[in-house]
Amino acid sequence: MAHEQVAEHLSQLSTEQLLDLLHKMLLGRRFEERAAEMYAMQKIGGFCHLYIGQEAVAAGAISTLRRDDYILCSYRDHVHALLKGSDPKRVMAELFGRETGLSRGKGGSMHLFDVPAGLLGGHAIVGGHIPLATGVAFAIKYEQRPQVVLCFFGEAAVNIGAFHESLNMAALWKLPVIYICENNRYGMGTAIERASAIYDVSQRAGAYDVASETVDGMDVLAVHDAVGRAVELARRESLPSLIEARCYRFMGHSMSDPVHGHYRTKQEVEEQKQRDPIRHFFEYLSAQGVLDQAGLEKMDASVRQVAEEAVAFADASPEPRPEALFEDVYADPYGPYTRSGRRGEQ
Ligand SMILES: Cc1ncc(C[n+]2csc(CCOP(=O)(O)OP(=O)(O)O)c2C)c(N)n1
Repeated sequence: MAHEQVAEHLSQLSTEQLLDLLHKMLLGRRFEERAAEMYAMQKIGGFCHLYIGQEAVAAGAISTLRRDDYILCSYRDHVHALLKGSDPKRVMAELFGRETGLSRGKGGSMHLFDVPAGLLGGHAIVGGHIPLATGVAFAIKYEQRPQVVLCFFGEAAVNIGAFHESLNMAALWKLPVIYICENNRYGMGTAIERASAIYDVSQRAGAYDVASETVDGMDVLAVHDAVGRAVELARRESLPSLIEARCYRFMGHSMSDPVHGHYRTKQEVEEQKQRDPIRHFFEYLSAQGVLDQAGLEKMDASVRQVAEEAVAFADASPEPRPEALFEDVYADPYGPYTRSGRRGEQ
């Protein structure tokens, strides 16, 4: 980003808001680093997809929302939850599979859910939540409520049918939803060029007459600006948008995958790390006299403390009770399907 552009942002956002954006990204980074350590120590089981490298997208986007707006996201959801206002302790406890977790320890890393914070999941099926977000936006419009919905997904999700059906319906019915494609270039080990006939995700909006924008997803202010415009469009005119945020994940697809594997080179990962969104934003703030090294270190110590306390809380929390297996399920646990799996053969 050019310095003139930063100066323009600086005049639009208060010092407090700028520092808050950095704080959000740093909190996400330190939380994920602790989660990685806990995974290595086998305190966290199952799948665990980290967000390290992509923090500018969630921080820039979610900071444009009000508390009662909604977000839905994929399984790479820890930082989205934190930034929408979920308690870090309860997020970590969910990763640990403990009763105090956001989903009572029964959802795990991929299924964070926090209705009071406006987080409607954490979804493990690629793109499965795109029509759900569209439905939430429909409900908002139908009930004439002033909220908006942000729906985050990876670039691999734009080739599923439901993405296209959702954009079509959102445009036709004028729904207040912003689809945010976090284009980190790879769906697991498959590069976008190998999976997609066109690489320019935002172009797809043209097919449905939906407003769109491509933005540097490593630049928190650029994301904040673009999503801010889309949120205004949704709130004032009840119109959808598609934002493509081009970003990069610094870790493997999930904790059980290697950092680069065979699909990208070590050199590519190292080059991309030079674009670290946190370091870059700090350097700009520092150049503008908003924050110095000592201030950064103080902020860093405070977010490390939050992550540390989240781990301590999770570790001290109880496992879910065995009976909890039968709570919050749709099927009757004592019904005809329970024992044999087939009706009438108990
Ligand atoms: C419908 C479906 N197909 C396949 C999978 C297996 N899968 C899990 S993550 C993933 C890649 C998704 O990549 P992308 O949407 O770009 O998101 P990213 O992981 O890069 O954040 C795949 C294929 C799945 N979860 N759901």
